[in-house]
Order: sequence, then C-alpha cells, then structure tokens
Amino acid sequence: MKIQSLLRQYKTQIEQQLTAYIEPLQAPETIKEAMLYSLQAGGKRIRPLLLLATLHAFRKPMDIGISVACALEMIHTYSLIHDDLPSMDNDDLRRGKPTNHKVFGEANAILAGDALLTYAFQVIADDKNTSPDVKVRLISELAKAAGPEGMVGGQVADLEGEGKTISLQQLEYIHRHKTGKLLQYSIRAGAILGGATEQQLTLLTAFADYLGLAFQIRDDILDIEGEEQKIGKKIGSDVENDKSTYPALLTLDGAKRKLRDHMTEARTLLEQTEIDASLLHYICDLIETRDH
Ligand code: GRG
Repeated sequence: MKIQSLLRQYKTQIEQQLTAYIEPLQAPETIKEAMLYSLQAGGKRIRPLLLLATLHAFRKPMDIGISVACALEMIHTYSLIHDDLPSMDNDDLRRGKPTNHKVFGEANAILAGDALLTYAFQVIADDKNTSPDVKVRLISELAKAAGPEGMVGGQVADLEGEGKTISLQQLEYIHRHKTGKLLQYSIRAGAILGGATEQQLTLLTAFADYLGLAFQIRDDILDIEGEEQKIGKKIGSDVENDKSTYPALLTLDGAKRKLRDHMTEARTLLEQTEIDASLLHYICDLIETRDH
C-alpha cells in the first residue's frame, strides 16, 4: 500500500478508536462531551502516527500499538486543553474552533484534561494484547515523559522564561521537555512494542530527540511566516520579537539552517537502525515541510 494511504488509514483508525474508548464510559455526559470535543477537533495525530509508523518499521501489525497510540493522543489533548486555560495561555481558539473552556466552562475544561490524562493510563493498563511487564514499562516511561521530568517540567520552564531573555540552551531544555519528550516516547513505545534491540532503541531515541527539536523549530518558523503574511512585511530576520523562539535567538535564516541540520542528523540515525523506515522517513519530510 502507498505510504500516504497507509498513514490515512492509520489516522482513521486512531480517530475511530479514540471515540470508541470514550463513548462507553460510565460517566456524566458533560465530561464525555468535553473529552470528545477536543479529541475530535482535528489534530494532525503526529504522536500516534509516529508510534504506528515505528511499529510498521518492525513489521508488526498496528493493533498491538493502538491503545498506546490513543493514550498518547489523550495526553497530548489534555495538555492543549490546559495550555489554553485562562491561567495559562488564555486562548479562545484552538485549531480554528473555540477552546474547551470557552464551550464547557473553565471547571469542566480542567476536569476534561484531568480525565484524559488519567484515562490514558487506564487504556494502556487494560490492553489485553500486551504482556504485563511490557505494559508496566510503557506506563512508567509515559508517566516520565508527561510528568515533572518531561512535558510538565518543560511547561513550567516555559512559564518561568516568559518575558525574559533566555539562552539557546534554556530554549532547548524547554522544547526537549515540553514537546520533545512525548514525541520521543511515541517512537520509543513503537520500538518497545516492535521488539527493538537495545542498540536500535538507543539509535531511535537519539533520532527522536532531533526530530522533536526540529518539530518545534518548524513550529516557530511557521509562527513567524504566518505573522509576516498577516502584516505583509518582513520581520523574521530581525531579533525584534520578545518571545523566546528559535528565529528570535538565531534569526529566521539561522532557525531554518538549524532545522535542516537537525533533520539531516535525524535521517542519518534512522538509516543506521537497519529497519524498514519508509513511513518514518515520510513523516520526517512532513515535519520538515509542514505548513500547519
Ligand atoms: C499544560 C502540562 C501542560 C503542558 C502543555 C504541549 C504543550 C504543553 C503546550 C502546547 C503549546 C504549543 C502551541 C507548543 C508548540 C508545539 C506544539 C506542541 C504544538 C501542538 O502540537 P501539534 O502540532 O498539535 O501536534 P495538533 O493540533 O496537530 O494536535
């Protein structure tokens, strides 16, 4: 099957399964609606797709990874709901639609995030297709990637750096943790479920580190280019933006160079793993060139 249609098929399966996990819950309708509202709001599903693409590289069927893939999307969705709250970014729109708290109120949005975070771990724990020791490893690594040593730690560092001039090293800490750790987990989980050797796991972990940073650099570049289009002038090459971003620290051209360099490193590591990484290479291309 062609790569694009396989990824489309994966995306459809992930979206159907996410709904199938929520609908039978014995819980108040309000919380189910609030969870489904954000889960169905049309994200790229990059984390579950990375997991399933890694599994594919080890020639394993997607059904052995679907629960962890959905758990990842639940945790990602919780982080976006909480990130949009008045006490954090105070955003009215996410993916072009009203944010969760705008529709369901702040208390329900907090609870929808909490519910998605906790339910994600239940979904993995209840999976009948995976052995208990592999599940414990996957749950432990996911807690680490999402918690204080991972995404939450990165979010705190980001909040603390607001309005300050930070170094490239501090910026990398923020992104490695805030977005990188969950992306890295997506690939590690696929590799663990796929039966990777320790050497392959090490190579894929390093690959995912570069990919995670590249993902964020592309995000920063898109913000600048979107802004340029809106106001119709060139701002990216000047360091006049007070937000801590790669273009602000390195200039727009410097950020583009760093993105290219990180992607070259990532692809080189991927080649060394000696797996059938065609889907992962394709996702690398998508991450490097994505326009949203
Ligand atoms: C609230 C604990 C807590 C953490 C929030 C991920 C995050 C941490 C905040 C999101 C802020 C943000 C816009 C970061 C930039 C990169 C990023 C993660 C974008 C959103 O992820 P995508 O592009 O989103 O995968 P979609 O919409 O495709 O799901």
